[in-house]
Amino acid sequence: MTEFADGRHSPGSSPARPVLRAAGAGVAAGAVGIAASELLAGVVPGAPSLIIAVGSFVIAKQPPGAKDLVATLFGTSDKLALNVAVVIVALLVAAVAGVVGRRSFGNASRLFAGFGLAAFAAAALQPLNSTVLAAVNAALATGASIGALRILLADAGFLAPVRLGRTGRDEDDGSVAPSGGMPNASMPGWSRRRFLLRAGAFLVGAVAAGALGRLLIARGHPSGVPVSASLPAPAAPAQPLVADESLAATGITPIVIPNDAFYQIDTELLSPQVDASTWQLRVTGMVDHPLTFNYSELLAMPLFEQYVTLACVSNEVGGGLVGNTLWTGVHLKEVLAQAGVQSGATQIVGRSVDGFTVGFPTAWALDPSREPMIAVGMNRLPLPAEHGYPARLIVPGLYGYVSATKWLSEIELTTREAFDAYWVALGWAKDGPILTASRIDHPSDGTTLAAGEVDIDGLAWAPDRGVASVEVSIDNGPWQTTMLSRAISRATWVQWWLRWQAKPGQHTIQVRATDGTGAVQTQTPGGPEPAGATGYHQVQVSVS
Ligand SMILES: Nc1nc2c(c(=O)[nH]1)N[C@H]1C(S)=C(S)[C@@H](COP(=O)(O)O)O[C@H]1N2
Ligand SMILES: [Mo]
Repeated sequence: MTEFADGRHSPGSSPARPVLRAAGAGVAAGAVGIAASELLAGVVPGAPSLIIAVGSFVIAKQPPGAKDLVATLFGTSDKLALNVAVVIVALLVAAVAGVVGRRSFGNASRLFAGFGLAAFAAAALQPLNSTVLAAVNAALATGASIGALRILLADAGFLAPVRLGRTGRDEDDGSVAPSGGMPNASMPGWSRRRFLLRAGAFLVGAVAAGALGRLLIARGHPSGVPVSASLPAPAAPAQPLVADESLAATGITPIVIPNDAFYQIDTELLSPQVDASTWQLRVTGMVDHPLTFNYSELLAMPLFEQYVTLACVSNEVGGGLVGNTLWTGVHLKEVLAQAGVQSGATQIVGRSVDGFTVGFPTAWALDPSREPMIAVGMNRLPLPAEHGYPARLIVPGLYGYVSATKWLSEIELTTREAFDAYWVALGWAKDGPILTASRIDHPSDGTTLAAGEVDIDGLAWAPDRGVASVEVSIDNGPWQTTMLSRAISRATWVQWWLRWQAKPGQHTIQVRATDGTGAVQTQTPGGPEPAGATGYHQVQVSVS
């Protein structure tokens, strides 16, 4: 921090109130600019939201030290928080512009223009944004902010009143307070009222216009609904679940998660809305025959269905970033066979329309024990936009960050050494096999229960080694074997269940799973960075 040696807080002036007024004028003016641009983004198809652009830039350019923070930033409510944070920072800059504007309206304008330019750059950097519309929107935001600030600073008595078709001297940098020197610290009451009324009107108008813009932006990015209505019938449908593949105990987490409840993790503040009629999937790199598929060509291939449990590497012990669903898709092996994978192509890279990348070993994909897929459907519906419409990769046994590219646009065959995917370049593990894990869903941590029979249940997963057993220990007592749902496959999670005779007092319940190879999940707490969280999930309950 620099200390100012001059008499900036000279005695005799009481700068606090004028400074507050000027800052308020800046905030109201900034709000007008933000609202104008959000409204434009909502009304004009393809016009990017500058707030979302700046938020996306923050996600993309996160400093390496912040990657833990940002990796956990990808839940839906965290995305809202990031949007709010961007707005707050923008309004703080606007407040500074207001204060600067007391002395030099030109400098205040330059500050707004600089911020507008930065927002434009952030928007233009996003591969899916139109540069022209980004420029138009940034210009609108900047112009609206400067115009609103000019009016408010005049109302507040810092600048000469705004006259249309100005007759006098050119007002730009030279615009100064009417008194010529220090701003008017003692505004007459009528003027203060006019300033407050106008600033309030600008703020209310901005909130209304901004909210409307946001509503329209969200309309353009519907969530939860598939973009196209139906999928062709699969050549190889999944068997219907038999009763014991899904325990029906009350409240137990379902074995198949509905599409709108499936966890969502990605670097996008708004899911890309891909137009399936122009979308293409290319197979490139170390292949004998590079291929291109459009959506109908992909759907015309034999489709198959399988249940696969997908998990996020940043899931904490006991966390919800894991889900199991019925995927419909094309065999990746079949596409690779058509392309002719060259020897030495040790890595498969999945690229998204938005530039996101994954990478996994070719040998993992070609292993006869698993069926990686180019998925087009979830629970027999086309993929919802937020889960990767029109197509994504699903590779049994691997965390999403190394495998599950949404909005897939390219499959490139390369070497392991030649390329590090998005999260690997940020320090996460190059290999991402899903660690064996188990979770207690009931009773939940911190609850109070009545003594007597209590159902303890939850989920356990070890894709794609399968879960062999799940055990529960109460108050560090002996490990008790729980009842398991019959596994749909080794790639899916299982439900587990145990009935407990609860006695009054405080109790700790712990769970652990053993995978299909006989390995017990890691007990030592660790991660999630760089390769996934370890440790036993435990909950504390009091029984009365
Ligand atoms: N294009 C794209 N695909 C992506 C991601 C992303 O950020 N962008 N995130 C990956 C991660 S980290 C996970 S865990 C899964 C989550 O898939 P879901 O949102 O459908 O649950 O998507 C993967 N695919
Ligand atoms: Mo993830």
